[in-house]
Amino acid sequence: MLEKFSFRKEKTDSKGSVYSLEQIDRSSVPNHIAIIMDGNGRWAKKRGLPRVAGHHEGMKVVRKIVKASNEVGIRALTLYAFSTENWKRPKTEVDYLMKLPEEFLGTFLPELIEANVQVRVMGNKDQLPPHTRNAITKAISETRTNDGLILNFALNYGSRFEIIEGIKSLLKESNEGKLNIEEINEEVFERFLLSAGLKDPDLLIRTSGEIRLSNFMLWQLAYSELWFTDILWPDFNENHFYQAIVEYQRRTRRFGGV
Ligand code: V07
Repeated sequence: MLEKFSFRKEKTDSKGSVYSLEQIDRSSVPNHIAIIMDGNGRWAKKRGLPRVAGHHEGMKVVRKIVKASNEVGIRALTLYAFSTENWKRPKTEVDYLMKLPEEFLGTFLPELIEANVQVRVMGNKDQLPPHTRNAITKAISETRTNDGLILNFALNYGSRFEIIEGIKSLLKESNEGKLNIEEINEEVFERFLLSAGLKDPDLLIRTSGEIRLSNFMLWQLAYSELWFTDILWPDFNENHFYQAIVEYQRRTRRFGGV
């Protein structure tokens, strides 16, 4: 009963375990977390709402998880906002989704700047409507010198496309005599990926019960811990996020290591 009056932000899972910020080992937080924010449409459907209502609710969760990342001391957070496959959705839904970066940044850019967050966008920007492109260009430029959390949105992103484009630019450099084939190794190739300059994610989170990668960061996730939950993205909160981190720390703990 006492719990009812507690102001500590915590959540109990089905086994009665409680996850909160205090449980995180500050000496081994993941450097980079990537998230597939799935289940927005399903969340809306369950409530008899249009799919776009789920997308809008999901946007509020992005803010929550950015704040939580800052509190934990995560260095980079990559969020899968729109895939190259998402263009196949009904035009009204695509049009709505393309307004979300502007709405998000219109509301939260000042607090991102205040929190020293650096905004990045990973994906093919050329295909985005000008209003979307302009909003993200402004946010990228206004946060360029921030050296806190890197908030990296995967927008119009597909991993196979990224790899093919990387190969094309690599071949171009090679044809121009700037790169010898013998020099090519993993470290060199990574410079041609859209995630260049970011360390590989230590942890991937996917919400909504799907247990697959769906063409997301296939190269970069080669050695990452993968954490899946049935929680739909609009229902996801700080405590679920802390749970994922605590479980990551359990998995990667080195007993008696040097
Ligand atoms: C989108 C909200 C989150 C759930 C997943 C689908 C809907 C934030 C952005 C965004 C993107 C770029 C940027 C700033 C914000 C966003 C889309 C969808 C397309 F620079 N949320 N969110 N973009 N959803």
